Amino acid sequence: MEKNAKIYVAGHRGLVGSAIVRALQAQGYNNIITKTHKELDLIDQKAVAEFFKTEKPEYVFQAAAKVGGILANSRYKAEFIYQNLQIQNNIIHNSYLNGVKKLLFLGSSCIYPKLCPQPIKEEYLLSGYLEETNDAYAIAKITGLMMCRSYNAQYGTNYISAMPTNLYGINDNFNPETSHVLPALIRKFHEAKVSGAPTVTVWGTGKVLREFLFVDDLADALVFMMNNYNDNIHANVGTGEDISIAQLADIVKKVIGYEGQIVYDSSKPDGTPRKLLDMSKLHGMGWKAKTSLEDGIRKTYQWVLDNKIL
Ligand code: GFB
Repeated sequence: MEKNAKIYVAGHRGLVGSAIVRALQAQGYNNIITKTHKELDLIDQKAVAEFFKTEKPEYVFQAAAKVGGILANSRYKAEFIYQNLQIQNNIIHNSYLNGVKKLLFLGSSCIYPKLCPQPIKEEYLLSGYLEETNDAYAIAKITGLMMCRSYNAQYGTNYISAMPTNLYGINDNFNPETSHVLPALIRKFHEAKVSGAPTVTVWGTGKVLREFLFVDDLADALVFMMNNYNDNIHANVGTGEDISIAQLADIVKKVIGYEGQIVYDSSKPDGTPRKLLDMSKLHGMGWKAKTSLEDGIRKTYQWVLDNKIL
């Protein structure tokens, strides 16, 4: 991408989109287009068609999506599948109609089978059943990456896909019902510290394993991929290391400085037992995540305090 290339970042107010904009600006890209939800409803086929016709972006980062944690994914399956399919269909197809040079589609590590061999290689896609708590979302994301591959095959486009592991960082969703585990724990430990509550409740058994990537590291990978990655097959983006939810709770507790007890609520779902990504592909190209989990949590918590998010 040339520094003055016209780049559209869809979903620029979200966790991922806002990090992409920060990374692009830091690297001197000076022609970034963004639209708020109010200005452009990405579910509206006509409005998206009009936007692409008028703006003619050269590069597209498709970071707009309906996302949420384990409970939101299992409660609102219809919204997750409908909204994600609509948004990605509109963006991918209109990118094709308007000659976008390169598009980067964002998926998620939940596209892989529930009981996948670990670490998960890109080629394990569609080799087994999906995890039930997020199958609707996963099917939408699998459809998106297949659309990219199909357009490349039939129309000769250059649409690439990145599959990030569990993300966290600045501009995350801290709503206790709909968030992912990391922002939820930041909120729970912070509120318990402030109120002097004797215990904090963590959902599930605490035994399942997850890999966490700081969103600014993801954004760095995505700009790297836009400039260097041209494979038809998607690429995993993670750290290559995972920890249990119980270990994560201990780190968040330490960073926040909470001194009470942790209790586990096993009536809440655990989700998939493990989803550690195999990072051979991007590591082999020279890209690696830089931020340690503890540093990333510290940075996120500092941002929460500075911006009075909680
Ligand atoms: O982050 P999370 O919601 O999503 O939950 P998934 C990860 C693990 O943390 C689960 C536990 O075992 C949860 O039970 N957990 C403990 C909590 N306490 C909490 C809490 O207070 N809130 C939440 N949310 N979890 C999502 C998928 O799965 O991962 C999406 O549903 C997406 O599709 C995303 O792929 C990356 O890792 O289980």
